[in-house]
Amino acid sequence: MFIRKFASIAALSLSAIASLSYADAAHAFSFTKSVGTTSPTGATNLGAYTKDKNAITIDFNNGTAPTTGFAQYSFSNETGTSKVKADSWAPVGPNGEKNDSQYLAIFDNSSVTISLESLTKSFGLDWGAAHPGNTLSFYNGNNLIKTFETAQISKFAIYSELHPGPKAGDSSIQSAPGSKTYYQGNAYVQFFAENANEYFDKIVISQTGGGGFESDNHSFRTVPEPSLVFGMLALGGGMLLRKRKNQKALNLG
Ligand SMILES: [Ca+2]
Ligand SMILES: [Ca+2]
Repeated sequence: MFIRKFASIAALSLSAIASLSYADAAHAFSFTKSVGTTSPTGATNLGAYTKDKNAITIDFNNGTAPTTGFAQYSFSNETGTSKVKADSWAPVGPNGEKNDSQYLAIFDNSSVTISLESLTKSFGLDWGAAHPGNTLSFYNGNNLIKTFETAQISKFAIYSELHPGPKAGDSSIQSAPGSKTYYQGNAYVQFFAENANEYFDKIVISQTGGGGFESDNHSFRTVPEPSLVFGMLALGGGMLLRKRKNQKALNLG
C-alpha cells in the first residue's frame, strides 16, 4: 500500500518534470518590465538602470553612442534628428525622477544598429516617452530572431507627467489621468533569449512613422565565453591525466 502510494507520487512528479521541461522547450524570447533601479553611483537624475549587476551598461552620458568596445552603435542617418542628446523627453528614473543626462533618440523611419562583440542573452533599456512604432529587432548575424513593438509592452510601469502629449492612438502606451492630456509610458524593459537558438549579436532600434523612440542605460548580459567552457574541460582533462600519471607511477614502482 505504502509502496504503491510512493510509486504514484513518483510518477506524478516525473510527469510534472516532463511537462515543465516541455514548457521550457516551447518557451520563446520574452521580456519583463519594471521601474528599474537607480544608477550605480546613487544619482537619481540619470534615468532607470537594470537590476542585473553583471550586465554591461551603456549610459550615453559622455554625449555619444560608442563605436568601439563591446557594443558598437551606427546610425542610419548620422546627420539627421536621430542622435544622443539631453532634453525633457529623456526616459525617467525608477521613481519617475527627471532624467537630466544624455540619452538615445531615434526618429521618423530611421534606425541605429548595435553590433555586439559576442553572443548575448539579455538586453535591457530604460524605454521612455513611448510612441506607437517604437521597434526593437534582435538578430544573430543576418538572421532575424524576434521583433518587438510598443503595443506588445501592453502596459508601461510609469506614465510620466514629464511627458505630456495628445492621444497617440493606443491607451496601453499612454494614460489619461482625468484630463485631455495624455501621459506617455516609461519602463525599464528587459528582453531575454530563452535558449541558445535565440542568442543574439545585433540589435536594431528603429522608429516606424512619426514620434520618437527615446531610450537610455542599455544593458547587455553575454552568454558564457567558449574559452571558459574550454578552460573547465582542460581542468577536467588535467585532473584525469594526473590520475593516470599517478597510476603509472604506481605500476612502475
Ligand atoms: Ca544617460
Ligand atoms: Ca517618444
